[in-house]
Amino acid sequence: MARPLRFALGAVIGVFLSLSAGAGLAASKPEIEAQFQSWLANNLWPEAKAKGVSKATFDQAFTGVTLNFDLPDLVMPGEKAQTPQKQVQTEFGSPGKYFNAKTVNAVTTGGTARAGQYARILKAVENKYGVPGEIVLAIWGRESGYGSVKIPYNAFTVLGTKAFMATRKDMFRKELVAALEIVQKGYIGAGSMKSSWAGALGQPQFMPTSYIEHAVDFDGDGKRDIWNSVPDTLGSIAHYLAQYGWQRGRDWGYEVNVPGSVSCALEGPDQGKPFSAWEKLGITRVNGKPFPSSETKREGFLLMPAGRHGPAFIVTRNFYVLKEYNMSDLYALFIGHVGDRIARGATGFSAGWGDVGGLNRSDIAGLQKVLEKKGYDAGGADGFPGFKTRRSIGDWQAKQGTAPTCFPDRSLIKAIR
Ligand SMILES: [Ca+2]
Repeated sequence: MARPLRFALGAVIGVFLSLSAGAGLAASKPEIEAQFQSWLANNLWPEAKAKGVSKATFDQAFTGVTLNFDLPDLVMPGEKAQTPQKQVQTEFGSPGKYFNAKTVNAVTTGGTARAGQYARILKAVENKYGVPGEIVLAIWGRESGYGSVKIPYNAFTVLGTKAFMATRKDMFRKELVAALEIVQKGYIGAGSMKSSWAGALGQPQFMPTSYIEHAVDFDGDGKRDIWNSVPDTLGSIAHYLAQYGWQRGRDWGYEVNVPGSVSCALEGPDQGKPFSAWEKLGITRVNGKPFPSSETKREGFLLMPAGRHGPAFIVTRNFYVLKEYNMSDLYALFIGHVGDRIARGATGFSAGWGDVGGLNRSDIAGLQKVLEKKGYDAGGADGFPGFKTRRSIGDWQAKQGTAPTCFPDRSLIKAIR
């Protein structure tokens, strides 16, 4: 993982419920609690102190904080971490489900209303950071329902619990120390620092290290308040994207028709071509318009999140900047697409999503292992069919003399073993 992930609240609640049950306890809870309090004082405090956190700040943050045994992905002291098996057994939904009408419409409608309400702030944000208002709105809506989703946890409870006893506890420890630094710098009071169950902060759902780097005080009151201030929330999201290289004046991408003569295996951020070269291959926009002339010589990238079973796109670098917010093609596409709907009243994709999916993540992880054994790059066996997996499937299919679909299905899993 290149950097801490932010988590869309709505999307993960089901995972939370399914994973939080059933871990047996080796030590009693009071014993573990006592170990935690001792760990805070003897293990965490020296590191925090070395980072410039005062005793007063440390005490303020942890007064009354106890472990939350209901959080997901915990590993009790003395117990072995469960293999990722449990996660892998969860179903990988079809890409089309990600774009269910209810979610798309909710974020679009909320964004359209706020585009008017916050027009002046959004204009100022775009002038400063170059990121269009509709993109900022779509992220805000996706992450926290425009601030309507409750973010109820004390960040120090969540991060403290996870840094003490969770899978990936080193990552959470870094985030916990960053959270202390946030309070130390006076950006927000310890008691006001609310997070999701995964430790993501405020309306943009920044992990603490991201907050330190990217959150801004856009309303000028001296606080970077991404919990309560709409201008700070909007400015911080745009600043985040700008710092990851959002290019002013460019769209994220365009839905296209890809003729059968062009392989879906040409997908990916490392196989860019000038837009003019894609046009020469016969790729056209679904709305019949030409690509903007400003893009002709610039690099575009083929994106086919469901392989041949769904819509296709030529995307710009800005698409990959959206992925810096959440490392998922579907997430980035959701943001770009909803942005188009908010700004231009765009309707659904021209091509439908095929009825693919319904496989378990363990099936896909197995397929990825087989591909890698055969010398293809599947991007690791994580159980998600990302672009490396998709195009390796396409290359393998072409080698068998079949038309590439670039997406896993049951018959493929049988055939490739
Ligand atoms: Ca502020």
